Amino acid sequence: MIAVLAGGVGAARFLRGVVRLPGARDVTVIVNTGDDTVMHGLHISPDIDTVTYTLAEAIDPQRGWGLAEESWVAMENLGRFTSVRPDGSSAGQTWFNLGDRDLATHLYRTARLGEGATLADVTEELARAWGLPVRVVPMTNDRVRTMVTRADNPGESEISFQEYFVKLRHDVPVKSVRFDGADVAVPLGLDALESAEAILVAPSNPLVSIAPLRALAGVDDVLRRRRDRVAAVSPIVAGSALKGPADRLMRELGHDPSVVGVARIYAPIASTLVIDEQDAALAPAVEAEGMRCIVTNTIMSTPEITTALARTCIEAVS
Ligand code: FO1
Repeated sequence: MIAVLAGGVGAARFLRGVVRLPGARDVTVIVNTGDDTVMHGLHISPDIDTVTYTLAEAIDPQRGWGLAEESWVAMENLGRFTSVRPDGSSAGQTWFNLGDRDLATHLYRTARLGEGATLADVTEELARAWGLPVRVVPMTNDRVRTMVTRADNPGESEISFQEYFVKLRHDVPVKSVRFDGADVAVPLGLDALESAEAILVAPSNPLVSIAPLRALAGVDDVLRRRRDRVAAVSPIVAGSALKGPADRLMRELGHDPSVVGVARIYAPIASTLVIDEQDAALAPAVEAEGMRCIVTNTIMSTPEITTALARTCIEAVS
């Protein structure tokens, strides 16, 4: 069995390569839920949905989130109420875009949670409905929320991850990040981490996508113990994130925004770091951090490259 620690878009694309490998049908994906939010009373799990829609080949390929061939009639109609919304009300927000087709997922998830189902139950049901060939597991059934403190307005309280990422387009300086509730949340998927023949850390943001999983009790302990079986893919290529604010966040939070900075974050829990050919010159510096470094093409621009990347990761630690 292969276990994968996953965030959103980068992880979902990587997982496409993992599931295409012959013999890799037994895959457990443990997904970040720190990005989860409640909008219009609906429970949204963006990273779970991105992984699910991508593996179902239903994702919108341009955006990388939400469903393809989407329409936005509900959101457009919400706009009618903006002018009448009382001060202090959060009703009818339109900055977080929920497509008409996508809404069905959030309606179903919210109704099932309301009936007492766990997030793991609902995630499994959604994966089954989409015919996924993998087990998708939320990192916890408990409420954990990634909270961001801005560096530019210290007087104001912290904001949710989606306010930072979507509303502010991750275009504000960040002073700190914390994972509210992670200290008491019960992790899921520890059994998979204990027994997996290979544990892969997908090319996700190490500070806001993988860090919430690592913040849960016992996760880092298992990874440290099974370090020889853990391979991580750097989401940083030539000093930049392929998507999202990983490079900027690393700089702002005191890390070197390079594969060497990624190696420093993952060295305690992973024996191997897979980096892109563009960073080949930094391989000795990665190894100086105590990790085996594999240099390959990590830009997942074709199915063949993505599958080869997944194979390289698994072979490195199996
Ligand atoms: N990302 C955006 O940039 N803008 C959006 O309006 C947006 C809406 C959205 C709705 C449902 C969903 O599952 C994901 C959505 N995302 C949106 C993506 C998501 O917020 C981020 O990609 C992740 O949280 C970061 O991994």
